[in-house]
Amino acid sequence: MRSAAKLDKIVDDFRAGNTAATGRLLSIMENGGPEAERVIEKILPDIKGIYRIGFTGPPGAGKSTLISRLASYYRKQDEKLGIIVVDPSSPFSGGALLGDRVRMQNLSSDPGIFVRSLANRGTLGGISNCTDEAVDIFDASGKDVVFIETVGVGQSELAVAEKTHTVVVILVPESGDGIQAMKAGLMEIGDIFVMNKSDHQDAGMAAREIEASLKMKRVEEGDWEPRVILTSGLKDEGVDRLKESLDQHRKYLEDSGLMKRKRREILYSRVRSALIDRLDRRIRSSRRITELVEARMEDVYHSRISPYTLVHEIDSMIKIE
Ligand SMILES: Nc1nc2c(ncn2[C@@H]2O[C@H](COP(=O)(O)OP(=O)(O)OP(=O)(O)O)[C@@H](O)[C@H]2O)c(=O)[nH]1
Ligand SMILES: [Mg+2]
Repeated sequence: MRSAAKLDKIVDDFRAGNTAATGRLLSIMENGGPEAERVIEKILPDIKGIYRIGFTGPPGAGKSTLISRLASYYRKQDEKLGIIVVDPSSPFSGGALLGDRVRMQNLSSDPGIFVRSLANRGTLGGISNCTDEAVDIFDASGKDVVFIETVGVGQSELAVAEKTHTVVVILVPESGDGIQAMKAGLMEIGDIFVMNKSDHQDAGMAAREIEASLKMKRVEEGDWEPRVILTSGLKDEGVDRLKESLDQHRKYLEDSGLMKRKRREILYSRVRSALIDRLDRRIRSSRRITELVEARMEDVYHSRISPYTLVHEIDSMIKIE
């Protein structure tokens, strides 16, 4: 644990725009605990509610390549970017894989872009459990947009929709992705669908299939209509159209009041999960509860009371209401 003065110094450097300090604060967020909480308290006045875009889709669909391309379109309009890449962590090292960091290296010379990999530490949802905190750091550092690339693993990437304002689902023509996407529920969460690797044959056909399945969904008057865009991250084709659609979605969110509503929802779920974590820790560390459970286990064991009766007894001790 650092001294309070040391932590304050890092925050001051961060406020002065020092990128090394930004990196250190992101590491502090990754480690969590009281230091992370202290940092959030200190930067709170600078947190404005940054616009978040989630990118999800199967492994190898070209998410990182496309994001790197897209980043330059944001920079052309002088928008500053934070990029979070959630890497599946090794169960042995707990560290993030280096692949994405290497792939995005060409971005790191631009001070208007900050790329960070976060290990997902086995949490469900294809998203790291410190994503919100990392977003706060980018927000307070004056970035305009944050991209979040998730781990593409089956159902679990769906959680990205709960953490972002706009979801881009990236698919490729080669592997029956469309059908997989429908099965995994990706069709429900996407605001914009990208058929990437348009340099492959069948891309047009695959895009039309997705379009056809989107048409079957009912869209109310005035609601956003999800669309399909053909891109090649490799050849930088269609990326301009993706940027245009993203701008249109952002405007739609602002005009409809959804931008504010989503921010409220993101914060609400954050408060809830922090509260659940806190209660979980209190329950685990409570001697009274542990003693009571142990004292009553004999009764549970001999079916004199059910596990639920015991939980009711404990629940009444916790006295939240
Ligand atoms: N032909 C073709 N290949 C591409 C395109 N975009 C990316 N690739 C290649 O596809 C591979 C995967 O690209 P990434 O950008 O790492 O894909 P990803 O979805 O981020 O992968 P994970 O993060 O590992 O799930 C790389 O070998 C890329 O060079 C494209 O538009 N066309
Ligand atoms: Mg990637």
